Amino acid sequence: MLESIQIAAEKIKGLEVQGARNVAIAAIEAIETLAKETKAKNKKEFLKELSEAKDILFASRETEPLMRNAVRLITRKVERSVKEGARELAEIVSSASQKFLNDLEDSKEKIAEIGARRIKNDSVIFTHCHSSTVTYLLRRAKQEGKSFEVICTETRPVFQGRLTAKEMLESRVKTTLIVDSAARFFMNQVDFVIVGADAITSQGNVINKIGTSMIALVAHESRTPFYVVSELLKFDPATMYGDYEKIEERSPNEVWENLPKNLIIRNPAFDVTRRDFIHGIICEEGIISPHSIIEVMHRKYPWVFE
Ligand code: RUB
Repeated sequence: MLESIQIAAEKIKGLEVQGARNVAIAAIEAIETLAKETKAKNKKEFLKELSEAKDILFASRETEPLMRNAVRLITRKVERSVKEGARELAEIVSSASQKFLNDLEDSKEKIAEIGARRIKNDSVIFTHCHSSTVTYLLRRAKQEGKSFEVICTETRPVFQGRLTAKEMLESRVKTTLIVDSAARFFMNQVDFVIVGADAITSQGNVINKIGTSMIALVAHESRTPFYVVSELLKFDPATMYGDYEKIEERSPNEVWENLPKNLIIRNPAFDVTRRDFIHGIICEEGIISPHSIIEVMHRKYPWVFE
């Protein structure tokens, strides 16, 4: 019964599906399939299946609060329902999933609309890794007739920057790819930096692809504005209650396939960028200061604190 969940989790783990947004979408769709195919006879059995699915999905990648917030919201709707039949509860899962996906789409549109306004003609924009929210925003700016160019890092060890570069070229944006360690070399030639996010903590710090915090530091040094583009639901409520956001550590083989014996390789997937280095978070509510994240979350998504 958990086949759809296992398949989605494998794709997420193997980076076949990458980026926080796509990870959340894949998880929600897998939960929807599980609900459609369930053979559970009652609420208790159905909730057990959902709980197992949740554990598998959460373990697929640790640093993904958007996925966790989505799955928690959907399962909570089932838990709180007065209905007892598995069929009726499966329908609740379907409608809650559809609503979440639609809202996510609306957020992406709003973020792109707001962010595209920041792009002036002839500007040079620096980005790191592959964020579907960032590339969507840049494509939108291009469609609006803005002329700009993009510098993107290759993003070692698994080269997500190449995805960004290909998408930009498809949109006919002049694009330059650089090695990650050339970030400082190019920083004073760019107008601003724009990156995605995997998680936002209660203090307004942002977790994104490894290397992001170094780029933020370099941007700070050269007084280059550094923006984060993110749906608010990447906020991790657990950080408010004292937990640290976990930083996923991936296989050493991503860095060096046949590594010499006794060599230690560390391969953290993400790092933390302190809020003081972030000019603004471009989200569905507008461009906000990272300091205001808790207040904005309470106003817009109070259910995440439940
Ligand atoms: C991807 C990454 C992206 C964020 C945001 O890392 O760090 O910047 O996930 O992406 P990985 P999006 O390739 O390891 O998943 O805006 O698409 O949610």
